Amino acid sequence: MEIAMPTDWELFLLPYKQAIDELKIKLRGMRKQFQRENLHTPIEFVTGRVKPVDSIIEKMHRRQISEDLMEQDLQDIAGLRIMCQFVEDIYQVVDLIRQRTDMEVVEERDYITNVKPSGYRSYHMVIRYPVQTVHGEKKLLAEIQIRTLSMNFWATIEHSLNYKYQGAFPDEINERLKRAAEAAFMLDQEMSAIREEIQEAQQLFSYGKGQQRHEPDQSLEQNEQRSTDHPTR
Ligand code: 0O2
Ligand code: 0O2
Repeated sequence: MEIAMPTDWELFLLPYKQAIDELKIKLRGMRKQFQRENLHTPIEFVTGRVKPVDSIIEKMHRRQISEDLMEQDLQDIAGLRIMCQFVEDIYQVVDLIRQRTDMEVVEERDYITNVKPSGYRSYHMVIRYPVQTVHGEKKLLAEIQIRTLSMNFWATIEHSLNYKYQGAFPDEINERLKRAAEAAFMLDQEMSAIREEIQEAQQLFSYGKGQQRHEPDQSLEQNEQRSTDHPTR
């Protein structure tokens, strides 16, 4: 089947870019609010991207998606990723997103309870999000992947190996990746078991810094600056 494509990709992807920019601000704003209220933040950092055109084209061909169904069937043209410290935080973020009135959740996929055969774990939410354009409102789909730092570590490594082997991993690598996924999840479980202890220490840590400077607001800003300095934030 010959699949027709948009003639001007930049124009077509503009609202998706706008959605990503807006959603990054909103989700990072949630993190800031928790920090300002001196509460444990379930959001460690947020990234986002518009799917590269060659990946869109590849997926449309692989899935035999025609142009008129692209916006409905390709749910990850706009993709956001929320990284959390603890598995429990993931479910708190899921609830926070469900409660929002500026986006509508249309689908949820829990790959933490239902681990993928590869060993992949994450919680996926597909949302419908309204973007204001000069031609009026456009509602588009975006995919939010919510995962722990440990799940993210595994997924990032596995994703890059996928590029090398095009998904056809040698048996030994396959086995090792599956074992690594279980080890990563065990790390999450161990951390969850001492979560309260860790959170107490983290609060003392940020309080201690505030004490040292005698200027709590300034230390908070410094913390926020530190978070934006991180290369993947
Ligand atoms: P690669 O190799 O393509 O993965 P800023 O808003 O300035 O702080 P910026 O530059 O917009 O930040 O980038 P941001 O928001 O930090 O995130 C971009 C990175 O997020 C990309 O990495 C993506 O890998 C990653 N990312 C975020 N969400 C998704 C998603 O849903 N799917 C996929 N595949 N990747 C996602 P790079 O740097 O482009 O590298
Ligand atoms: P990108 O931008 O390269 O990450 P499909 O894409 O058809 O396999 P579907 O039904 O569209 O799957 O959605 P699914 O499986 O819920 O989510 C797809 C996305 O989840 C992928 O995007 C990955 O980002 C991530 N993902 C799913 N399974 C794995 C896995 O085994 N390993 C890793 N590292 N990531 C996974 P894309 O399409 O690969 O795009």
